Amino acid sequence: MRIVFDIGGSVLVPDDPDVDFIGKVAYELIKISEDHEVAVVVGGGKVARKYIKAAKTFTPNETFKDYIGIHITRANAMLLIAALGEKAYPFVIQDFRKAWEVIQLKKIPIMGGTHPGHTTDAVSALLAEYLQADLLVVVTNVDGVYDSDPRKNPNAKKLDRITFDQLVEIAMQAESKAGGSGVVDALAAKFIQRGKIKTYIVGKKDAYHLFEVVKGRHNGTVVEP
Ligand code: U5P
Repeated sequence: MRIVFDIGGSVLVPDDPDVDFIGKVAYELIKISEDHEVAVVVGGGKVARKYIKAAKTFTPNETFKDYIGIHITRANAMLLIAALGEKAYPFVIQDFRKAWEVIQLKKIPIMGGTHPGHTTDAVSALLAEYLQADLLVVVTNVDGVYDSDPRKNPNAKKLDRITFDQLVEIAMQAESKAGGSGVVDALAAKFIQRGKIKTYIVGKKDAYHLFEVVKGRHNGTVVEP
């Protein structure tokens, strides 16, 4: 299979870099890459938000702040590259076609952000579409997709299986309420729907066992037709 991983910045770097987790993810990715083609997109998470908030003091320019966010995603990506050692291409990839080229070299391409105006969720969905990936695995800080925000509603139910259309619907609802319910952002959901990309949305606990996750053994949400 060809598999794209979307690893949230707050999962990799909650406050400080979670070096144990980064090491474990690298170990699992190397194991997976023995049987599959692998590409990874890393997010900026909480650290990016802190920088963007600080920059607000000086500029109202949203695009400028997105560029700051992109830099943070790339710093996080460099940490994963360091952990992957020889198996990773040593530069953060900025173009989907280059990611394809790196896969042909039997290395793992690691991307962060690309352009202002969206998040790394959207980047990973587009990368999966471009690479015609068999599977997109989204690792986020909620352990799947819920019918409402589990941080606010104790009765929120996790959904084991949803369709592409349901994902879009839930992502749009979550976005309009701000805060989210553990889903990818609405633009990414649209790309997943458009590309008909089979997607697993899993939490950090499952991400310690990515080798099992790609076999479908996880407690997250499966998104399929
Ligand atoms: N960002 C972009 N373009 C990208 C990826 C990220 O502008 O392709 C910026 C956004 O401001 C985003 C922030 O909120 O970096 C951190 O990325 P993420 O953790 O939200 O994916």
